[in-house]
Amino acid sequence: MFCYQCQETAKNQGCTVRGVCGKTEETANLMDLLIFNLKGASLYGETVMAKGALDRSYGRFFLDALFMTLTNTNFDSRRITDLIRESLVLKDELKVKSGDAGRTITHDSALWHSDNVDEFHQKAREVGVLATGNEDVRSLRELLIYGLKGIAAYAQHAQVLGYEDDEIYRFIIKALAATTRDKTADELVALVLKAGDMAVKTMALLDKANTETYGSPEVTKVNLGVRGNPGILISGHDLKDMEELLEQTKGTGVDVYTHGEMLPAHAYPAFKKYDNLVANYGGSWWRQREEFEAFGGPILMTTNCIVPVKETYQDRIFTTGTAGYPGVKHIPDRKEGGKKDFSGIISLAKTCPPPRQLEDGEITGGFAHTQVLALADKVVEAVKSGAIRRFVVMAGCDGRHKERDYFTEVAKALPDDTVILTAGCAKYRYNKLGLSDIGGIPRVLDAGQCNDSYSLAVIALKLKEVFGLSDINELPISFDIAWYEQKAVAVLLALLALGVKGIRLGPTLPGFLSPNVAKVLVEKFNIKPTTTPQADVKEMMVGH
Ligand code: FSO
Ligand code: SF4
Repeated sequence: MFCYQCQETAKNQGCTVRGVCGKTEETANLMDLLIFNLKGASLYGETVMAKGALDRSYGRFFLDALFMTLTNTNFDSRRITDLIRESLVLKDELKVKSGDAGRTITHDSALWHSDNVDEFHQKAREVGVLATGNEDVRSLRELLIYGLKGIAAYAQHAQVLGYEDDEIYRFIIKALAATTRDKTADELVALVLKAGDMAVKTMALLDKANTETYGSPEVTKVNLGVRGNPGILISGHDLKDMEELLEQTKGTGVDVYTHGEMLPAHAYPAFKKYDNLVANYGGSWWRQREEFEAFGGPILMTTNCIVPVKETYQDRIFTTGTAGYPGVKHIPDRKEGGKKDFSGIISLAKTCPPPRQLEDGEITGGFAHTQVLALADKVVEAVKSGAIRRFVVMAGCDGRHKERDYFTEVAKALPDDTVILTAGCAKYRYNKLGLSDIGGIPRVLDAGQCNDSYSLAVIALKLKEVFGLSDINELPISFDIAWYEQKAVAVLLALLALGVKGIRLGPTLPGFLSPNVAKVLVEKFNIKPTTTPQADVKEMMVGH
């Protein structure tokens, strides 16, 4: 196996024996084969698109398949094998539609009727990341593919809520096809930047989907304690699952707690009406093994980040949607117009003790763009008066590594006249520090999930407009981004597409950037690695 798509990749070079995330060699290789088939299908897809419209069902398949290969989303070789089989069917359908039916069916298709994971694995060994020999071309191709994975995840969340955009599907197919061709480095860089534009579009679509469906997030105090009823813990990012779980648990005596990236759900008006939505339980994804054990009741993982499941809670954790783990019960997708059936989880919850309390108090969230813009006058006044000297965007992901204490230390070291804008699970590094407020404006403004990073761009663009600036980089805003997986890659590309320069990226620069590609990003966008909290705070405070 060879995988270097996330920040925790071994030695910042690549996982070659087993993923640091826990992904086995088999699953990693199968994912490579899936991506390989998607690329093959995209070549026919391009021809079909050139002739006219592409059925949206194909676009949806690309989203699901790419999403499932995202770090910490699906560890189940069986599920990936099913998708490979489906991708072969899709490839042949597109082949016929492209008018190329006369071509001989590729030997991959022998896998159509196979139920033997080993046969898939054998083929998978031949098609991985290292099949591209030139390290710069490989680096750019993979940067593009990881951006596409992030875009696919965001687009899939929007699609679940009934919001789709054919342009996104078309771009994914075109970009995947481009990774199979001999492109110059310049051509690939241009495509990577286009992926940034598409990431902005996709995040805007998801923002629209979320807010039109569940209302605009409102400033909300979220309880961190527990109460005495049995509970279900819901994690991941899928708000539709959240809605259906709340609806099905209503009046049953079972409480619902959010975990990790589901914390921002508390801020949506549509969920506030459920009095069994009780609290947020625990911290970010990588602490789940201890926290899920302590919770004592059933856990529902709706998307990433799931980590290798401990025996102590194996029989009470469930996956659904794109998430999967071998040996863990999976709740099937809703049928067209129907709902998922969470009755099994609810019955199990009733037999479990109430959750064990981990902490108490509360944290404040809900500072998505509408809420911050509602405070715009106050914010602008505070900037003009000098009460707010600087904003620091510290959005992104959290992770296991000790070096991520950097983000806690930066939050502590930033002067009292700075405001942190955040989204994503990176916030767990500092959202419980009790940082004060500036004239009623909290010093940590949490826009929501990593899926809500778009809010931070809207806020920045609004400030640029209010202050009459021609360049986003003239704003008193620094970007100190924590990355881990491929949604963060899409967010990074989105920021570059919006013209943001001088982004600090940590705790390491991506291992998949070859020295030459890293050099291009540094020269073009002044991207820099994080250094020490003290040095970086000092630099950021003088606008560097
Ligand atoms: Fe975190 Fe995981 Fe949301 Fe990521 S839960 S790390 S960017 O996969 O998804 O922020
Ligand atoms: Fe390694 Fe990350 Fe790939 Fe997992 S997702 S195998 S940790 S690079």
